[in-house]
Amino acid sequence: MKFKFPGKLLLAALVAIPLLTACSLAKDSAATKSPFTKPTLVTPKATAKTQALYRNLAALSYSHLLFGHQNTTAYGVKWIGEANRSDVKDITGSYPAVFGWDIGHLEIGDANNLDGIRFDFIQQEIINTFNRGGISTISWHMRDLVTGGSSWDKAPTVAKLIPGGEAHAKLIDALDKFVEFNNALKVTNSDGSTELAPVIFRPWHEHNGDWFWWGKGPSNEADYIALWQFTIDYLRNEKGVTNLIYAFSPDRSRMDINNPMEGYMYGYPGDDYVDIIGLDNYWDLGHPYNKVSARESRDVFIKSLAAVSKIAQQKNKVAALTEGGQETVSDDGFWTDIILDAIMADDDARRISYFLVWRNANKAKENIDHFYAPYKGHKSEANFLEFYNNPVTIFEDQLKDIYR
Ligand code: BMA
Repeated sequence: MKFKFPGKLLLAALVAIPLLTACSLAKDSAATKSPFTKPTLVTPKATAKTQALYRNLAALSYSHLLFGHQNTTAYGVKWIGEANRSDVKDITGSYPAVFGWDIGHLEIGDANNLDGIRFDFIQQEIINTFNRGGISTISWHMRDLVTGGSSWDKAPTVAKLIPGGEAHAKLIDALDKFVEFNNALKVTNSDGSTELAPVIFRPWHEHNGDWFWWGKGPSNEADYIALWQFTIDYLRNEKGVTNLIYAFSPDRSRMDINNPMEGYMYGYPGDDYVDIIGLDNYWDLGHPYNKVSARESRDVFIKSLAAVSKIAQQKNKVAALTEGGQETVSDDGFWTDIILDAIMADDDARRISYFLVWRNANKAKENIDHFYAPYKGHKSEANFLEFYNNPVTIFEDQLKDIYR
């Protein structure tokens, strides 16, 4: 049997450091254990704080796992629109270390995103998060820029949007709207100067699946790569954007786990276009369509993390579980026995820097059981608290100097 993650007390005794110094321990151990030789961003002119965030994610990754949650302060399962509230914070007292937001519908000029969250709220939250020392990441469920359909449209639109395509101007227009959104993420330094808060930008996600118009099927691989490369070239070279860390995130369900390297590289735009080697994985965490046993899922989950981490190490980049979780968290012990267990079961898997779980849909508004973090009163509350208290995990209250 593989190494089983020890209980909180045993591990605390082994590590023998107070939680508050977790980050300095991480950096110390990273000095000897990290495979990274000063990982650098694909944006050479990235701001010092953006570079520091990336270096610190790399340094922390061996010894720690940062926890993230989508839309965490916008609403929870049983509340909506209450300032400074989060289902994660209700249980742990801390915000997650990573805040995820989605900017779908920015491209059509709406004031709200596709889930009804105001864009100016998201902007303010990114600024507030930075000011508290937390991290933000953005995904983009963009509507089909040609048909006007949703992200889940199946039209062959990518070919029309890339350079030379008849609707290329529409892509530029959408990216310009993003640049405008990004330019409002202004934070003020202690000397009064201003700069943009660093953000992990994760466009065109899960492209190896066939459910989005930029995915496999509606788009072909070459056009997808052209779409990705243009996006980064335009932002970085044409618009001079210097606060973004670019995350690439295929979906695990469409990767052959026995050949994960090859599966992962579908649509990979090249080492000069990607900072974070990400993975979206719901499949191995109890997805209802995945019929393999829990035991097999565990092994395959570890394998998927190790594979992504190995690719990242080969490329001297940071690995992350950019999206995932178990809808309604029905497994007792999900947080410690499945997530932490997998992270600590393998020397490569543990180099995953952060894990972001998806949103907690508000039950009254949406009338669905669609949540990935527990809420106060949920049956995995105690286990989540154990996860939070484990020295390996980092929530916002334990992040120190991530931008230095
Ligand atoms: C999906 C679901 C949708 C949502 C979208 C963007 O995975 O949660 O309900 O609209 O993400 O947040």
